[in-house]
Amino acid sequence: MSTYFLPGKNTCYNPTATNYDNNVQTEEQEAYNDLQKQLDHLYKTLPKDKGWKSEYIFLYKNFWLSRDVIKGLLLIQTYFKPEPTDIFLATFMKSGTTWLKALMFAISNRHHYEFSNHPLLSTGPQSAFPFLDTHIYLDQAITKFDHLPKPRLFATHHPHESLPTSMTSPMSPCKFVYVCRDPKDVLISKWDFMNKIRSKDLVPISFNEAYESFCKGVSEYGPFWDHVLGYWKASKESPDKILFLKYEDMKKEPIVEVRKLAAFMGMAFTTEEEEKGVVEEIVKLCSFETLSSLEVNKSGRQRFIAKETIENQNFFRKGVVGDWENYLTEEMKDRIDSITSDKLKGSGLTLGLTK
Ligand code: PAP
Repeated sequence: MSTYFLPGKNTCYNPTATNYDNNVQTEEQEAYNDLQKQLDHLYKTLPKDKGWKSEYIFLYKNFWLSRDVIKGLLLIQTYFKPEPTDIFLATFMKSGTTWLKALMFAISNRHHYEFSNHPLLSTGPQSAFPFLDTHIYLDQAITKFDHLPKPRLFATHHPHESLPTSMTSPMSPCKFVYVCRDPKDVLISKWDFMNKIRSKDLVPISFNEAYESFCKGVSEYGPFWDHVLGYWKASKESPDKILFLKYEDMKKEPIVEVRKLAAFMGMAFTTEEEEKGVVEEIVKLCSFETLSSLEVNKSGRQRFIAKETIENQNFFRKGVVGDWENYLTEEMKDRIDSITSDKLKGSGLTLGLTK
């Protein structure tokens, strides 16, 4: 059972809480079972390739997704009802989700908790708010998140173009925070992570194999470049709706980026908070050093998909910029850089540090 903190209260958000309407639950469960039948047919028709975590991934509407994630996407498209105040954290895998989860939770709940006794210190960032992609069908077809405090925060790895227009349309008032990272660091981080959580029945993915697939765009939620470009273009069209951040900028100037993030979320720091050092406190609370040394992140586990848990420590490896130098040859680096410049040509986006 996954639980999420309810700010200001000493209770957790529980998606299968007893006050959940049983009729709605049954109806959703039936729809969920029907969907499974449609999906069994769909999987037979979609192009498939080798998954990094599971045996296969499928090309669904231009992006490579696992079975469970396609199911989650269809459920989101059909049942998820965004609220005007919702804020979505969107990322390509391994680009800074865990860090941003902690920061967004700490920013939006800063009036509820003391930093010395903050729930992030005991639960870790994974429990801060739900991951839409898998949570929506965790345990059962949960489509209600009424228990979440407003603004509701959700994380997703889905590409911009896959999400329902009720979330992404410029007319929809909900917001997105997108974080991107140098694809060379994403590749290393993802290869390491996926092998750690890959089914033990499958042979681990070799680094060369992962490198080749990544360059071809074939990895969960890939192609990387199309993912980034979807959010980049949308952020250019609607800068008030999508905040586009870079992992490298955040590492270099976390205070500047966290101020930007809070202002975008509609929760800018007051002069008094600035003087009291609240921004610095949040940056310290959510730093790699603080989070990775917590007991919950050394020994705890997180449930993402029914029957599957991931050790929290797998979300913390090195947390640095440029670790790719320890893995990629000059030739490998040049190839990824050249794919990046080809793909991003004319978009105005450069990856890595902004300045
Ligand atoms: P996810 O997509 O599976 O949720 P995500 O959190 O996006 O993973 O990325 C994990 C990366 O962020 C790891 O990078 P690495 O493998 O290169 O080390 C992880 O170490 C890093 N990370 C986790 N927490 C933080 C943090 N607080 N500050 C900076 N980097 C972090």
